[in-house]
Amino acid sequence: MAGMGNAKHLKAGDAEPAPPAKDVLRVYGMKFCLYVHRLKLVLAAKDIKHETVNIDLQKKPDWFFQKNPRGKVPAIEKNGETLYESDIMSEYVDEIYPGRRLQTSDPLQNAKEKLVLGDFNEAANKCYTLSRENDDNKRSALSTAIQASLDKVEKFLGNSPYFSGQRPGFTDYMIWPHVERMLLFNSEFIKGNLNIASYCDRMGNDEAVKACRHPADLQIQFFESYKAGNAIYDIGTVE
Ligand SMILES: N[C@@H](CCC(=O)N[C@@H](CS)C(=O)NCC(=O)O)C(=O)O
Repeated sequence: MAGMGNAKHLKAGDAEPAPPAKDVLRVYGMKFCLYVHRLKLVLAAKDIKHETVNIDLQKKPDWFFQKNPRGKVPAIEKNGETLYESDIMSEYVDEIYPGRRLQTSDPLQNAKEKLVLGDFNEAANKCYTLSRENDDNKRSALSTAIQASLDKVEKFLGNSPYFSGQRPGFTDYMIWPHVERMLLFNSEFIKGNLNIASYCDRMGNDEAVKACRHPADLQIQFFESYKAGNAIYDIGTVE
């Protein structure tokens, strides 16, 4: 959990923090955001030191739009440069920082991993829709579509312990935040797919995954507050 940062979420009216010191990487985040989670997993896997400024997304400070004109987290700032979009930033930090390179250098493998990431994104996005849908027919159609995407994921994992090969890599860290939320809220789709289920067991022991995981009750508490339209960002440890 420490990996996700415990900084209080700044809101409209809060002063803009001074720029990060020279060569210090700053992440603008939100403790429970799955896109921030992706970037934080990459930072943890490569042991990249950074500071975190958390943002209250319901009452965004005006100055935050100078960091990301799209108004979303995550964003990063270093030596006067800012970037946003979790996949773009994750690729960037993987490239500029030393340590094990997480992205594959094999173009064919890279293309295949991007396709399976797309399949997983499809399934996960439909799971979020499912969690808000009450109509039985629509729920059934969504479940069928989710399983159709997961069939492709199962097939991919049949050949490999991780999406990125023999060790957790870039694509694993892009997919894992979705998996962790499915384990909490739609676990039937994990349990019903044996390759994905054993993948979860393997990933659960990864040090970066452990460093960035919230306790289940905290994650559920946040999601319930979010669904009720009043997200409580500052729960758990707040510094
Ligand atoms: N495509 C973006 C999506 C980021 C995103 O949607 N973040 C959410 C929080 S989980 C956000 O900032 N929402 C605030 C808003 O949309 O106003 C990425 O990959 O970084």
